[in-house]
Amino acid sequence: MNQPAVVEDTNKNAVEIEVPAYVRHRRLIEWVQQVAALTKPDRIEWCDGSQEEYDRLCQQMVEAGTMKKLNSAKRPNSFLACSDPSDVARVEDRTFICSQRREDAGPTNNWIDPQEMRTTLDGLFDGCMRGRTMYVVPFSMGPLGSPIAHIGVELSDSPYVVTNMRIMTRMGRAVYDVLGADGEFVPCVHSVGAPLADGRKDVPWPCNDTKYIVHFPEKREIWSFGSGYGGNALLGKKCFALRIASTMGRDEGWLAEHMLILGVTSPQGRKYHVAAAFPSACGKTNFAMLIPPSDMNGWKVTTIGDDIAWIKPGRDGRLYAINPEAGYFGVAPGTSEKTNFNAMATLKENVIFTNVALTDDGDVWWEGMTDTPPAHLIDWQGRDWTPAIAKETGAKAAHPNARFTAPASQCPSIDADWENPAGVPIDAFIFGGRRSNTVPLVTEARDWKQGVYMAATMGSETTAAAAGQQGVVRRDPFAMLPFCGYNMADYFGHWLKMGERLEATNAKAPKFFCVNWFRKGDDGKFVWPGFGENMRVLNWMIGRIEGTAKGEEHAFGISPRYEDIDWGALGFSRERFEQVISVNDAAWRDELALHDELFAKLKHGLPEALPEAKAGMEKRLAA
Ligand code: TSX
Ligand code: MN
Repeated sequence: MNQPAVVEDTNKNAVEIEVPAYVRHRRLIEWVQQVAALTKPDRIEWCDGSQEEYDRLCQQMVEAGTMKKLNSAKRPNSFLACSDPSDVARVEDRTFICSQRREDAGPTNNWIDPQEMRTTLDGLFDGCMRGRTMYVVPFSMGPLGSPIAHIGVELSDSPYVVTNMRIMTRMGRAVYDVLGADGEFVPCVHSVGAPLADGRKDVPWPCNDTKYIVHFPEKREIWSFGSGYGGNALLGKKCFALRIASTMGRDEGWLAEHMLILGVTSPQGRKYHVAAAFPSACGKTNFAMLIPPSDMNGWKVTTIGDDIAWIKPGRDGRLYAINPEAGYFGVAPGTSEKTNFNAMATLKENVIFTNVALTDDGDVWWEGMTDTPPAHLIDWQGRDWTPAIAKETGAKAAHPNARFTAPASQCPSIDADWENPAGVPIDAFIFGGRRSNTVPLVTEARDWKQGVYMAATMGSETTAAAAGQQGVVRRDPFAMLPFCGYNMADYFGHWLKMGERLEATNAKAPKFFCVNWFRKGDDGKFVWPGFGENMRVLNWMIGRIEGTAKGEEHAFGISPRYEDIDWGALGFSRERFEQVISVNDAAWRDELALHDELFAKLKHGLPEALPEAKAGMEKRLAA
């Protein structure tokens, strides 16, 4: 620490900070000084990403009561953090896209004039880190130095954020080598918004009832205030890798998507890559880590990413994808050895759990982890929990949005190319939602435009976990509704343009498929077994890509007939298959009419190709 630098704070007092010699980026140093002058932390700590630093911060959080260390024999090097009950999820109504023009944020985002927002933020952040340490967290989204990767620096007063960022991103000193003296980075400022008055004791999970998650897309800047949880605070993830990056992608000709990436290798050894978008509560992480059923053990599924894909055209014109993240921040409840064996194996050690329950022997538990719950637990709010109490009060041991933060490298199905800086070539896009009727198990789009239509009109039925009514179809275009950093209508246009570019360069374009694992029978039960059996659907898709599998045309696209699927040992009857694949023309007429609501909302700038695609389907339905 040998580079003292001086800056004036808002009261014209000189503030001196020490900068490590390995940080040579003047603009970065000046920005750190300016934010320090505004937020007035007691200390600044430049994080190097080392194991020692991680261990020290965890130890410090254990002493502060933020975390508990789990039983080292059961869950080595792992911790449980429990948040304030008011700070348990992303806050979409407090998330803002502050573009110069309101139209650029579009009707699906909250917009506030950037000038006005700057004034608000200046007030909120003034002195907000008093009594705390401001951590400087350099990180790369994507493999260090990859041409698809981008760098960010998060300033945060939360050690919980630092330790999670170390798992979720490539964080630490090596980032400064890539950044050099004048490289580009996205500045991210985060505060829990809870300054400590002189000598006052801290609480285990500081936060503020006032929350702001703010993006300045033109300036590529992120400011987050008041929350320490997940996507509100780990700014590399939803804020940078989706909202800011989608804007960068629009300007620079690439895609930042809410997609998992997986590899599929056929028994003949041919490898394909698919990227898939699903709204929340559809089992994205489970699909990314799928294990083929035993009669298909010649097939191999490998995991490249479970949440976000950055996709850029390569030199050959094809689309190449990287996972910009280095870890999984997954929903714990519902995860078990039955639903996701690979995830459970990933969680064996080096994990930060948030808002799950603590067992009497110092391990973790959550609803759905085992068929029989333990006889006694400490729930996520620190209260005694027993199956009897749960039965009586309905109290959950783990919060429904409880999470694990785990290194991707620990996943048994991790793909050999998951850190390939060039990315992996994408052969197919998959879009899916939770629909109890109407939408078939799998449908191939006739072409890119029809595929964009499918993705744009994608909907999912609300589950009990989500607020509001149950079983109502919510449109979630490309699963990007909360994550698109600009006007959704322009985003559709950008996807169409990417398709035109592929066509112009004669590059092999990915196929588009729409899937639905969630059709229900008259008995109200799921008809399709899902999970590993979804491999049979992937098999058909690869047959379509190779040109060997047949299908049948209908109004919406092309779906397999019973004989087009390899049923192996499953024993799935024609009758049941009919229940998951059938296309009811009347139901589809109603469905298409519902799409008009979305198009009406997005009418400004909506590309003509979408109503055209719809007219084509209506014509086929009328025929
Ligand atoms: O993740 C899911 N997938 C994808 C897996 C690769 N889930 C869980 C969704 C909540 C996060 C599914 N749930 C899937 C699915 O394919 N399908 C279903 C519906 C379903 C649930 C249970 C059973 C069958 C289907 N069967 C039994 O419980 C025995
Ligand atoms: Mn997600």
